[in-house]
Amino acid sequence: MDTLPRDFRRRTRCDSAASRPQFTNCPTVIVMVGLPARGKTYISKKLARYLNWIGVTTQVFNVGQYRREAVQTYRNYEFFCPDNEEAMKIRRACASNALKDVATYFTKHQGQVAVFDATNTTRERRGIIISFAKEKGYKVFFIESICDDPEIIEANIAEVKMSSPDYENYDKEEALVDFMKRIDCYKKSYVSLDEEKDKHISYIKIFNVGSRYLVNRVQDHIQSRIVYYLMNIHVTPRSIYLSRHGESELNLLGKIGGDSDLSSQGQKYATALSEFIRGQAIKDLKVWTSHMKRTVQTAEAIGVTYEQWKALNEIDAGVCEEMTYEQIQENYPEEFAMRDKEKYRYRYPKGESYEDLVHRLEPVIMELERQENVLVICHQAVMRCLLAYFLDKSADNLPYLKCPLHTVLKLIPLAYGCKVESFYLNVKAVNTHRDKPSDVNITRNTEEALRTVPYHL
Ligand SMILES: *[C@@H]1O[C@H](CO)[C@@H](O)[C@H](O)[C@H]1NC(C)=O
Ligand SMILES: CC(=O)N[C@H]1CO[C@H](CO)[C@@H](O)[C@@H]1O
Repeated sequence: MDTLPRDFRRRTRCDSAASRPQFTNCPTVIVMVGLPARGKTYISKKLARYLNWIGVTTQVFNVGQYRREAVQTYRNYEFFCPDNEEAMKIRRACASNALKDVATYFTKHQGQVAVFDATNTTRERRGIIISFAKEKGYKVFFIESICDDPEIIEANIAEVKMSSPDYENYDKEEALVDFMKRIDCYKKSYVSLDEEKDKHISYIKIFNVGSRYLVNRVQDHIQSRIVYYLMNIHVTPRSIYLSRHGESELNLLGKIGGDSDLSSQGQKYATALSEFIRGQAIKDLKVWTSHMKRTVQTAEAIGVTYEQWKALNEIDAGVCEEMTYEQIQENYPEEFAMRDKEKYRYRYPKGESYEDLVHRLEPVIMELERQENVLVICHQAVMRCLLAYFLDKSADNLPYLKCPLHTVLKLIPLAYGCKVESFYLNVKAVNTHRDKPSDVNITRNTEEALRTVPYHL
């Protein structure tokens, strides 16, 4: 960077006050559009979770929250009427504060994408955001959720709106009536994105939670990924079951990686898993495994057809494959310390990092989004990556998520997140979880390096 001419450096800055050209990697503001109870917050949160998981730093800015902070006590829907001048002032101020925070997020916190979760139902309001972004050199992508199916709207209101802090002191019936009136207020000024008048802007319109889409002027890679993601998700209730393979021969020896058979305890787990799955009486269950023997042998016991994914194979430990932690410390003490220091990014020599693994698993996540009930039989590192996606865990926490052997996690997607139930199937297995040691210095001694190695055998 230092060798570049000054002028060039200035021009590549996205927030430069001068000419503001648009560069490929300028930050993006995603703007939600639509009436209340159209799933805008659902889409915002879910999209942010996905983008963060693939390594694109993203944050949601919910204008409703700014409003609740500005006006502590909510009285009723009249606040949202377009002719309520007083309230309108407050709402404008909230939206503009949120935009300021977006700018701070991009300049001070390495943000790459901001999801602006507001109603922005008029062309004028969208115009304000577009000029704000233009001035700063940000890209803008609109996501409009259009829904005219009363059943979907009512389900949404019942699921998320009735528990809103706005309705703390309301009974259910009153709250519903008030919320419907609030929607009517917005309807008075709502103007949908227009195919003709808005043809120059970038957007996706989602009709009735994904029964149809309209995509206009996608500008870059990140926007096309967003579109692709939005076109793959669905809201049908379902469960995702995550399990590791049964205990393997190499697990018993405390060795990582490899491709060994199940131990006898591992076989018992396979049988127990089969009983557990039968007990769950799951409709149209799909079973996925990796290409490794231990997951395939686990699935065989269930006695249903299963599909093998190479992408689900365990992290490749490269030169450390089939070694115990003691052997890694003995042969590669510096590598061992560097891995402890930054486990997510650390790549085994001739092997992979957790970060590599997340990229390898992206098609699996996309397919999981498309499917309904699925049991994924995988491996410790793989399960951590999948779990981090569903539970919105950061890259720092991901490599330390607890995924013990012989334990099934049942994930049930909810409106804003995911419920997890954990089932230990009562078949003993070795512990393979190693916590981050407090000393990650390359010069640490063997005792320090091995302090958190789980007790085996
Ligand atoms: C690592 O240990 C060495 C020797 O004890 C010490 O000089 C150095 O400052 C330590 N490094 C860090 C990052 O703590
Ligand atoms: C929630 C919100 O910000 N709504 C705004 C949408 O745009 C119109 C027009 O500028 C405003 O009046 C609303 O307050």
